[in-house]
Amino acid sequence: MSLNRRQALGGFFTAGVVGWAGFTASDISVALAQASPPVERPLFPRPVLLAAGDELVATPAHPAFAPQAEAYGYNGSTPGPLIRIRKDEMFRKVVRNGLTEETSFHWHGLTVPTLMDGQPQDALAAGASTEIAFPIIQRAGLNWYHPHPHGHTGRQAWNGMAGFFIIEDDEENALNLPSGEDELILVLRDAKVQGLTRLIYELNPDGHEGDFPVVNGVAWPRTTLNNRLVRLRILNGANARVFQLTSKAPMIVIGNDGGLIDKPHPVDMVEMSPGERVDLLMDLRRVPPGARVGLNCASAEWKLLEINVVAAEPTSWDIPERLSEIEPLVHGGGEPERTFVFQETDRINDERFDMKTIAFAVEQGKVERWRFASARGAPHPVHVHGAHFQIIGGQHTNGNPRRDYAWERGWKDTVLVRTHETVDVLIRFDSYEGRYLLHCHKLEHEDHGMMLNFVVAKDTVEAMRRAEVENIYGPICWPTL
Ligand SMILES: [Cu+2]
Repeated sequence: MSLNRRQALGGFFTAGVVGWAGFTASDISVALAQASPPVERPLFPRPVLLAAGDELVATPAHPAFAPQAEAYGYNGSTPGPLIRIRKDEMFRKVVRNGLTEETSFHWHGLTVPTLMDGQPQDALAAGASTEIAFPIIQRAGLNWYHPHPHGHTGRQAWNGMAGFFIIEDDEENALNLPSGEDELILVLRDAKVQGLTRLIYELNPDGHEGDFPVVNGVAWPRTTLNNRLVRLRILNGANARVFQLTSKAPMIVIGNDGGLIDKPHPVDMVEMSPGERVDLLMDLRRVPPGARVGLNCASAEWKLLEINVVAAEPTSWDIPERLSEIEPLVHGGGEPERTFVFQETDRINDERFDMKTIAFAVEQGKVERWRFASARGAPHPVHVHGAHFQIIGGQHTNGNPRRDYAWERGWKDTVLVRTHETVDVLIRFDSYEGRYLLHCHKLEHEDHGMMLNFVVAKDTVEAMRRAEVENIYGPICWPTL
């Protein structure tokens, strides 16, 4: 069964609001899509929570910057509604594909069983639905959901499919980090349009980039913030663009993909590749009310977001000296167990993605040392499903050690591998046995085959034997599983 557009959107639009179920009516603005910002930027919308009883539905949607375009989203909005949940709770949600093509629901950054992971093998047909259920077994952090059907992820994401998935826990709550009006949750993208009627997605194996910035679905937005310490939780949801975030206001990194890092680190710039998240404090306490501060992208020379600073009652809250205790993974050293060379636009270690092939098996619970390297086509944002990793170093091809970046401390699920560098990580899969993915998160690289399957298992020899049998005969219900 497939839904037509009216059916798919039914029930998601509130009266009087055209096209923006996810945002409050007062925030609705349409920015004319253009390569330079409008004189008066449109207000920045804040995402709205997905109600506990509501399904999550992939639907058509209309971007604010091109309202006549037939694009995609969730529950009628792009980006989709925000999911918030606490550690140790069960996430249960009926997800439905209200599009006229196959899609999948991948929970990026979440450690979940294979069949809940939204992998290409488990895409949902048009009109189909399924129930997702998994326990939240990881610490607080900003994660997100997006499609992962093989060969079409880039186009679907470009069309607007992404949403936030926030986990909270007691450790983070105890810090009393800025919240409510002092907290922004941002997804950064870029876009390219033909007038107000069409998003332009060209098949570019090197990675598709747009010519103007989009924050939470709005081109060139502005927002208002108090002259306090504020928290900016940022996701790079672009297909291929690497953002270099700068601001005249002081920025302090407090977290990333896997939640809080050990202690705050002031930074002048944060480089974010597609899929990565960063948690920043921005210090607006000494910015005079009435002033405008930018969140900028240095490489694109864009002011991504204009922040109008207003006077507010000061608070006594200050930046904590310590944020979290990170358990360092320990490894015997020596050469890496596995080296992955990301080649050109479509291969890892000379292989293009094949859905049925399992490249290797990892022993559950064992710390492994992996090396990511580039052979042309970089930058490659390398993403692993099924576990988080810790970055322990790497090398520039000139022999120098890779730089230590403050925003890469703690736990990561995506890391930017630049031209001429290797990145070494320690990783331990201690949660689930099953099949997971390693891939480039430049979505056009991913779609063209820069991805592989591996399995996590207690018995890696047996797991590979089963994988070879399944490669020939298809999925088998093994008696011991
Ligand atoms: Cu790549």
